[in-house]
Amino acid sequence: MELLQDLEWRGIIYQQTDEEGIKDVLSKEKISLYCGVDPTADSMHIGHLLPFLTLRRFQNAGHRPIVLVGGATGLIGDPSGKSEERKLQTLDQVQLNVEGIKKQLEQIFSVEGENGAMMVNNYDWAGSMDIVTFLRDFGKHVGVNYMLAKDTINSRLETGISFTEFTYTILQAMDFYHLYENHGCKLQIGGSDQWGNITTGLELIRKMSAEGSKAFGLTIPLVTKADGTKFGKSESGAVWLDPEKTSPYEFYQFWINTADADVVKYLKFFTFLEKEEIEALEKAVEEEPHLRKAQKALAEEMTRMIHGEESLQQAIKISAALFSGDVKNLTAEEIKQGFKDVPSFTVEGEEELGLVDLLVAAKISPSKRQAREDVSNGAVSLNGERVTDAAYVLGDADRIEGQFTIVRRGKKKYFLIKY
Ligand code: 383
Repeated sequence: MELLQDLEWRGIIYQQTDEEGIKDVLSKEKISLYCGVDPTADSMHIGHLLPFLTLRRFQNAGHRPIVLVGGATGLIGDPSGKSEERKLQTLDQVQLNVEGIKKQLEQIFSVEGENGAMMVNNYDWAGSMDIVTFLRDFGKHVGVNYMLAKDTINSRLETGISFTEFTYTILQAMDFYHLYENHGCKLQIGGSDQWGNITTGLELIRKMSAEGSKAFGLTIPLVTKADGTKFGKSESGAVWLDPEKTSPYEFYQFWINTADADVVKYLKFFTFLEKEEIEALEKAVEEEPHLRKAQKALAEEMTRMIHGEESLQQAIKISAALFSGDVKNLTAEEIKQGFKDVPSFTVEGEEELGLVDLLVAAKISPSKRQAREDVSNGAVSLNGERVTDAAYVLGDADRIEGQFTIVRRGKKKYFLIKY
């Protein structure tokens, strides 16, 4: 399918500055286009994915992506969508964050070939610009009334906005102008919150570049959930791309838990599966929702894309073990991922532990009497094997890789004993 048609079908286009113009230029030439991210943390989260995956779709269609990390803008803070002034980050922190985010982006884009991705950092041109140049060459072209009319600034006038954040949109506009002039970048894409910043850039290009210059903006919708709650949050907070912050298992679980009402939309937004495949999955949601085929496909595509095949297989293995209760073949590493959120108890010292004492000490059973009863009733299992002997003493064989014992009480309540 043609790129624009495909984006349309996926529901990825929210606003365009010049629909006819964009259609025209894309039908005639391979363009350079960009999308930016500010290094507000050392990792991106899934809220960042859609615009960058969209950029990747342009690359797959032969266009050249420019990926911008905002080493300069990250020092200022974009007021877009924020109801309060941001806290300034230190230069050191921002530089660390740039490195982390750059690595993640390099994995999403192909850098090979004629339309290999170009990675840029706006600190390289904005970081050392002196204030007189800024005010004379750029500030002079952006009217204050024009800026005040922007949603992202206008909405902050009551609560307050510093001159620093007020100026942000000009910095992003300078980037677009810089990339337009130096790299022939004709299009900027971003989330719908970036409309104001993208159009300031077009204003600058219109005023500063040679007559007949033409650039475009395209925004992507905010990802929403059918139940009205915010997209991209799990029980433990944001879903990060960094496996140290959100393990591949948790990442996989996030997508697996997508509601039927959202899953087809997410397949269109986030995966590179073709129309036919997605339509078949849509049918599966309608006809056999209990099989959760679409959720499985989504979770597999996304986990493979971000963490690779091996981590995906591990996430599937952990999920299956937790579902069936057959946990004895998990490795310590897999246990760490799968049991991150279950209550845990650390055993100090080396002495042998009676099961009943352990259940009480770890607050798995409320009293010794109850603990004995739980064990005799067959409600307690260690590493997936039921233990019914109330006099049982735990030994080395109960410690997975010497580090963990998984205790289950009842059908689903898991606890982790650490040594
Ligand atoms: C900075 C300089 C540029 C172009 C863009 C920027 C960053 C931009 C911004 N973007 C968001 C961010 O960094 O703040 N001013 O967190 C998010 N983006 C993308 C997308 C999104 C936006 O990185 O809507 C979600 O991910 O545009 O909120 O020259």
